Amino acid sequence: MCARDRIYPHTGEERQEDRDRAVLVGVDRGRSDWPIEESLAELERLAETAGAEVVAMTTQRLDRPNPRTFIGKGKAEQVGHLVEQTEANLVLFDDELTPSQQANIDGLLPEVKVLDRTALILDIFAQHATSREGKLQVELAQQEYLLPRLRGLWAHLKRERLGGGVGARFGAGESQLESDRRLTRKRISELKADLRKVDKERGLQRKARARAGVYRVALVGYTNAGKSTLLNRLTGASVLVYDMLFATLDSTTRKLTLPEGREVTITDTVGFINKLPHGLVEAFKSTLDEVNEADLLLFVTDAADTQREAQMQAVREVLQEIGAHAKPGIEVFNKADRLQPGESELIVRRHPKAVLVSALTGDGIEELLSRIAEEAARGATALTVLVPYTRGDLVKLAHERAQIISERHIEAGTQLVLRAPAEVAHEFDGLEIEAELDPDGSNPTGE
Ligand SMILES: Nc1nc2c(ncn2[C@@H]2O[C@H](COP(=O)(O)OP(=O)(O)OP(=O)(O)O)[C@@H](O)[C@H]2O)c(=O)[nH]1
Ligand SMILES: [Mg+2]
Repeated sequence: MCARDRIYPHTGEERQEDRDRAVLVGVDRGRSDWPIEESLAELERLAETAGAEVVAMTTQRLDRPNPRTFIGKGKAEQVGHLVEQTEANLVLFDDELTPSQQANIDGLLPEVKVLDRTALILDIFAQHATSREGKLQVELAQQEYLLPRLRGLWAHLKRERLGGGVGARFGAGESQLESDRRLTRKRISELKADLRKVDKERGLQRKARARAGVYRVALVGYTNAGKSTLLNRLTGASVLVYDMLFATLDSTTRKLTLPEGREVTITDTVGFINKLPHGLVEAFKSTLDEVNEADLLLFVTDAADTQREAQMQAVREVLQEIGAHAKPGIEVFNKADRLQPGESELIVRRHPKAVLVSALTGDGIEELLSRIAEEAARGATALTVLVPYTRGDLVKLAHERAQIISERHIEAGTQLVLRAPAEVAHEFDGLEIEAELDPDGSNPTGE
């Protein structure tokens, strides 16, 4: 056994027969920004989220993974021994395996299920998808993942012999025959067509919001950073919060009232992760369009996580991939309540524009709200209008969609000085006045 292997000690607890027993395998490429130990710790959380029990882990130092078997052949034999020793039934690789690597490893480890990080993430997604759109997106990603792998040994035969558990949700409910490539392709195009329909409806909703001039904020960030907790804190919503990876798959949009009374919307989205499979980003495109069309991104990071900088980098990469990296954003460091003394100063020094909050205790939330208000007022035009009393609807609109700088009730109507985005300002065409009027309706400068 290699010095870097780790076998989990028996805790004396009764073994849970219904849970998969997993051995984790990682290739250490010597990345200093994302050490292998951290990557495997994350894989362990993924495995646990999927319902497996991690019984051992092992790594191999390689500059480049072996093109045929990912790890060296000798190492694969060691993994086989580790599997025997720990009575594992599942081997999880910390990276995505190519279809041929997958087939070769399957051949080397015939007695266990072999899954890669992507398959594991897809399995979690399949368990957590609730909406029709979420389910369609996950199935599309699964089918696209399966398509090039159908030829290999990895197909159902072995899986069926090995029974249910993690990974068994792949193509759930499908007959053997259907896993044939032609049918997979057909299924992929059906799923795409269904998704286009859903996307169209969602697109219409987004357009309606855009037309109404509603300022849109989206929460983005690493999985488990606290995006949903923050949404709940800000809006009183009750989105599901869990200490697990990928608790949220479906985006939720809620109304958020800023301190000045202006109403904006805020959307919670699916979290990102290191080594996020490209296909998944593609499949979640319509959900991620919420991010793309937002006016402002709240870039949420778990401040207390030792990997926070690397996680931020992973998020930036996904934003780049979906073309949303240049959007105005506010860096939000969450879980400030869990920071060690002195650590918050360190974060602020490194990220001077960041806001430190605790979605749990509410600390820093007021500052965050005023920063959102500040951003929302940016790019808006200032205007002074006199709204006749018959147009109460416009006064209401101003309160909801614009920043009110002053409001006075004079004889001729309500006089407002406001900053509003173009779509809202447009509603006040014909009501603009040059300068503020005195309460009696005369021009204060006397001209
Ligand atoms: N201590 C502390 N814990 C927090 C805070 N915010 C969130 N959490 C916890 O962090 C965990 C993840 O929170 P979520 O809000 O589900 O995180 P998320 O970013 O929505 O995660 P996904 O939807 O899974 O991507 C939960 O256990 C929360 O209770 C915070 O400010 N302080
Ligand atoms: Mg969430």
